[in-house]
Amino acid sequence: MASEIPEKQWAQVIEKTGGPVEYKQIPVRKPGPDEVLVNIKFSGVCHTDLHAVNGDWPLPTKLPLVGGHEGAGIVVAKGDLVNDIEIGDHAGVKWINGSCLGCDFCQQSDEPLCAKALLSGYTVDGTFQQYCIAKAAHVARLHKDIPLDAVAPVLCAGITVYKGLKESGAKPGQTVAIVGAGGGLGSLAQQYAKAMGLHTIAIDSGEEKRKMCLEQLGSNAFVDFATSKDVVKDVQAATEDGLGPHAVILVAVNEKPFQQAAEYVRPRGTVVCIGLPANAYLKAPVFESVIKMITIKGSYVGNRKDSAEALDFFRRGLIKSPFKVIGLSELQKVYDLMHKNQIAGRYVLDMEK
Ligand code: 8ID
Ligand code: ZN
Repeated sequence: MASEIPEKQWAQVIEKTGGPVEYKQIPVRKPGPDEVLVNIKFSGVCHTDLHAVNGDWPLPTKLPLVGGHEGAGIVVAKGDLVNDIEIGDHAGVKWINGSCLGCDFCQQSDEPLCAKALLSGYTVDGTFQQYCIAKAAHVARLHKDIPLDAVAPVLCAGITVYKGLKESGAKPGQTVAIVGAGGGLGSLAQQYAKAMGLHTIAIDSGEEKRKMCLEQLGSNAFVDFATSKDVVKDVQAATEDGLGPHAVILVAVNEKPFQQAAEYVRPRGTVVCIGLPANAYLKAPVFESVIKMITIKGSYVGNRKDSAEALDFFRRGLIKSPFKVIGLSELQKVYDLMHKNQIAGRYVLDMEK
């Protein structure tokens, strides 16, 4: 192992579900035979990290836990079995930290469905530390010309929305509604949709997010769910023929829009559920679902190929999504803003600060 790797490092750790996160020094671990150690330079903060702190989901986290799963950095050590990534290479640590590679799902490149998948910042320690371990097979390969700060949000948010857009079946020229458009996943979803030749209707709330969606991210319309008198009517009216969007990408952290989407999606349209609000249920009117022949489905991150494709869109300069950089030590501030839905775009942590 290279000598410059320190024994201790700064990290944000939660000792018990509910928090708080504690900024402190912890040991740097050594990678196992099939693992790499990545010196994380920047990590995005995803709403999933806040769900993990709060214990929102019916799946327990490890404890104590280092959160984070949008980590971009440099490989500084590797195990003996790793021969296709080198020390000095740039790499991204994603939500899928590892998978068995042998089960029915892994064999079909559905690694997120692997029952033994390791989840960064959830079932294994993640990227809110300066040195993070991941299975070599699963770290994203990053070209050295890719800026490590701007690419961080792509490693979860970008991959996830790119996969969701593919799962929606929407074709170039068609219209997709992005629900939760002002947040991390939503802002990237507009950029990917645009790059894929789709029109977008952004749904979120407030002047800052409206401006960002229409002026920076290229959406054709914005519906403010908090001030609209009839979201269903307004979304349908935002399509040229008034029949509604061909697909809906749900990335809001709120149950209500999951109930609404089936009402405004176009006949034959597809509703893709991605956001994971706590204790939420899907509900759709049977009558309209049947006579409109709609599809409602879930979409969960992406496989290694989806990840490489999403990163290639970014590398080609097609994905420019706003992010703000803040020190690792200030993670709690990001959680406080996120809790109040006051983040337009994404926060990215600088691991040296
Ligand atoms: O693989 C997956 N399925 C996956 C991957 C990554 C993240 C799922 N997620 C989940 C997260 O766990 C979280 O539940 O996607 C959700 C969104 O993550 P995010 O984009 O990181 O969250 P954010 O930045 O806080 O953005 C959420 C946005 O939703 C808006 C908020 O205003 C915010 O901008 N929103 C809410 I809350 N209610 C809304 C509503 N009724 C709404 N937008 C429209 N209509
Ligand atoms: Zn995430």
